[in-house]
Amino acid sequence: MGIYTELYPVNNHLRHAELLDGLWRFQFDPESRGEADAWPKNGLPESISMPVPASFSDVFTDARSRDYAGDFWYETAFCVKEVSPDKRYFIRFGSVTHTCRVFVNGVECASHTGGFLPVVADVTSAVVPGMNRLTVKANNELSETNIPCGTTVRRSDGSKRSMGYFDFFNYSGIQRSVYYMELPKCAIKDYSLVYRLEGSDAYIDYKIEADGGDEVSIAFIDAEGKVAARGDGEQGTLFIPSAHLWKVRNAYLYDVVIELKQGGKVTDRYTAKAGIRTVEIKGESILLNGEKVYLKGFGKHEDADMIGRGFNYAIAKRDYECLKWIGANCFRTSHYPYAEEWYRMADEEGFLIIDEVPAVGMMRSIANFLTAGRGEAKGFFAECPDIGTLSKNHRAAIEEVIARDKNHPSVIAWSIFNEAETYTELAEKYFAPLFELARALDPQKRPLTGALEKSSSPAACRVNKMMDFICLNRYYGWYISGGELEEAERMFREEMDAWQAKKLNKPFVFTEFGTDTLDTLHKLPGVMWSQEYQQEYMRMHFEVFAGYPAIQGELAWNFADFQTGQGIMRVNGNKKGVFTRQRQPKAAAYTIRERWLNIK
Ligand code: CKU
Repeated sequence: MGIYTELYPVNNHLRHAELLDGLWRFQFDPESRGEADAWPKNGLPESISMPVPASFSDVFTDARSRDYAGDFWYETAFCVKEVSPDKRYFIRFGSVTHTCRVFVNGVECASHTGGFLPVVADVTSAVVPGMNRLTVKANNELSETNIPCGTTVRRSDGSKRSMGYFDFFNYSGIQRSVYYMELPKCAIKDYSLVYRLEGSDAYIDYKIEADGGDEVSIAFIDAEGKVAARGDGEQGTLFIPSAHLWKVRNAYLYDVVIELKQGGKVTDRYTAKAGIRTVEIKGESILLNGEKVYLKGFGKHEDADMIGRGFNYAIAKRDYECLKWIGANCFRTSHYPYAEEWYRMADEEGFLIIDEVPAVGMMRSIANFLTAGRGEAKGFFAECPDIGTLSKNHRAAIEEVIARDKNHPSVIAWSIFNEAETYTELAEKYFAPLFELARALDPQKRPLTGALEKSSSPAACRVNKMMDFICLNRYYGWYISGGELEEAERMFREEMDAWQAKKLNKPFVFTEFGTDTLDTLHKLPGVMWSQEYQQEYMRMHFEVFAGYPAIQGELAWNFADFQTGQGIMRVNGNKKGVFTRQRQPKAAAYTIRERWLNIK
C-alpha cells in the first residue's frame, strides 16, 4: 500500500459523502488563458452548462466542439456546513480525462495525469464555511508520453486536433461521479485482503492503514448479519470455517466493517463488501477457488449514445443483463480502467474482470487496428520522444489501478498493455520493470497479462514470458483473409500450432476476435459486414478454440458497437459489436449464446 486513491466514498455517522453530479458550468479555453485571467478565483467568464458525469463531445451539435482538443474548464459549488479541526475535506473525481488541476476558491488543491483513475483533492486548507467554488482545468490533448498514446496536430487555422493511436473516440471531460467528502482527521486510509483456502475453510490475511488512531479492528459479517470473523490490530489473519465462497455468477458477499478508535472512542468506520475467492494459474488452467474456469465474454468499452464515456447506472445494468443473457462470465476493461461502479456491480453479479490500464497506442499509427490486425505494426519505443515520462505515467496508472481495485473479488487479472510493440529489445526493457511493479504491488498476486496483436508472433514476441497467461487479439477472417474463412482458418491454425510448439505451459485467452457487422445487412452466403458473416466467423473460431486445450477463454470483440474517430475504415464507429450501440442483439448474439450457455 502507500498510494492512496482514497477509498470509495461511503456515508455513515462518521463519514460524509455527497454526490456533486448534475449540471456544472463549462468553458473551452483554446488559448489557455484561464489561469492568467484568474478563472479559478473569479469564475468562468462565458460558461455554458454541462452535465456531469458525461463526455462533453456528443451533447454538441457542431463538429468543432465535438472534436475539441485543448484546455477546458468545469466549475460548480459545494457547501461546507462547518469547518472543523477534527475533519478533513476532500473532493474525489472518479476520473478527469486526461489531465487536470483542481482549485477550490482559487487555491490549487490537486493535479493529476491519466484520464481513467480517481483524482483526489485534499481541500482542507482551502474550504470555508458556506458555499465554496470548485474549478477544474482539464486538457484532453494526446501525446506519445502519456497513455493512451496519440498525437495532437494543428489544423491550418491553428486549432488543435487530437489523433489517437487507438480505435476509440477520444471522449473527454468529467466522465465519472464527483463526491464531496468529509472524513475524520483520524481516518482509515486503506485496507487489503488476501485469501487462502483449506478445504472449505478460509484464512484472510488483512492489512489496514490508518492516519492516527490507536486501535483498529475488522469484522466479516455474513449475509445473515452474523459476525463470521473478527480481528484486532493493523494486520492479522482471520479464520472463517466453512466459508461461503465468491463464485462465478454465484457471488457471496460478506460485509466488511473496519473501525478505528482513538482513546477508546470510535473515530472512523469504513464499510465495504468482500468476496472470498482465490485466483491462480496452474499449467494451462485458470483456477478460481482451485477449480478450472473458462472465460466467456467480451472486450468492452465505456461508450453509449449522448453520454459518450460517461458512467450511467442504467446502461451498466443493461450491459450486465445482456452479459447474463448471452451466458458470459467475464470481460476485459479494454482499454482503460472503468468507473468503479462497474466493479462493484461485477462483485455482486459474480463476473470476472481483466482490469486493463490505459496503455494502448504504443504503436505509431492512426489506423493502428489495420496495421496491428495485419501484423504490419511499426515500432514505437525507438522513436518515442521521452520514454522516461511515458513509463512514469504508465507506472502511475499501474500503481493507481491496483490501489483502487485490489479488493474487488471480480478482478482476477491485471492487463499491463493492449497491443504494444513487444518484439524489440527496447520493448522488453520497457515492460520488464512494469510487470515487476505490478507483481510487487498486488497483495493478492493476481495473474498478469497484456493483449498481444498480430506482430507479437510466437517467434517475435519478447514480452509473453513476463505474462502469466497469454492474451491474443487476432482477426483471421477480417484484417487477414477477410471474406475467406477457410483460408483464414488455415492461417489461424498455423499460428496456434506455432504457439503450441513453444510449450509455454500457460493458458491462452482470446481477448479480441470479431467482424464489423451492420445490423441492417443480411446476405446469403455471408459477406463481410453482414450478420451472416459475423455468425460464420464466430463458428469458425469456436471450432479452432476447441482444438487447442491451452485456450482457456474467449472474449469477443466487442460487446457493443462503439464510437471511434472518423476514417475510411469506420462507418460512424466500430461495428464489431455483438450488440448494437443501443444494446440490442445482432444475429451472432444468438449463435454465441447457444455456445456459452452450454459451456460449463
Ligand atoms: C480492434 C489487432 C487489432 C487491435 N484491436 C484493437 C481495438 O481497439 C480495435 O477496436 C482491433 C478493431 O476492431 O479493429
